[in-house]
Amino acid sequence: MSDFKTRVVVLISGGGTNLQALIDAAEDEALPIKICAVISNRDNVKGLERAANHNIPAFVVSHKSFTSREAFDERLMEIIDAQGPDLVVLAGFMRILTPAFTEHYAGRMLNIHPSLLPKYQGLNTHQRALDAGDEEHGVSIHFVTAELDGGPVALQARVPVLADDTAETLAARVQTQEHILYPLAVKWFAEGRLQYRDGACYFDGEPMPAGGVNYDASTE
Ligand code: NHR
Ligand code: GAR
Repeated sequence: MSDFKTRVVVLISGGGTNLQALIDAAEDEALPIKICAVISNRDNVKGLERAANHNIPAFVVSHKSFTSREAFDERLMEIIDAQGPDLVVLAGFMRILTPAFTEHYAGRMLNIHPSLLPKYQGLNTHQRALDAGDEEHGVSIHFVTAELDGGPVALQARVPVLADDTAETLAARVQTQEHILYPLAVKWFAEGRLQYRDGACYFDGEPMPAGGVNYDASTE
């Protein structure tokens, strides 16, 4: 392996457990990345503490201080681009991004979404899976495009829905998978194995199937 590390900026809005999974994997050197900065659109969230605990520069850009989504996104882009990142990672980031923003980072921005896309784009995915009586639910990692939760999917993991699940218990089961899946997806990107071209995902140079790789942690 070379010493070159993929430079990553992580965008958060809250607890930052996915951020923590990436920090831990990077510190283990399982992941050849440098997390250059963390940006949150909310002040006083746990994810900012996690960054501080690991000496990662952290920025708060409150969407409430801007009169338009465009102006908010422009400020985000300034801070991100000052880091010279190779990859932008949305990890529980809760603001819809403008097409100018998604275009600027096309092919180098990932999101983790708590559903088996294309099911349940948008919010409240766990409750929606319960309300629909689904027997399985899960998580998807996709490249971010202008279409909300509509970019090509690189990886998915499935979990069962149990009879006595609440949105909280189901979310916790999904999150366990998230913390395995996101470091893996970022590793593949950092190694150049996962790529985005012309609106599709490629793995080792081959187009990926729709839905991406179906990752089954239980077979490890
Ligand atoms: N932006 C674009 N253009 N495309 C995507 O795929 C995006 C994106 C921004 C965020 C994450 C996404 C998710 O995984 C994401 C993907 C926020 C909302 C939302 O409705 C929806 C989806 C996602 C994130 N946000 C409200 C808004 O008005 C605010 C909600 C709140 O603050 O709680 O921006 O689910
Ligand atoms: C994660 O479960 C992620 O899938 C979800 O929010 C949680 C963030 O947790 N993302 C979205 O709902 C995006 N709209 P974390 O802050 O502890 O990583």
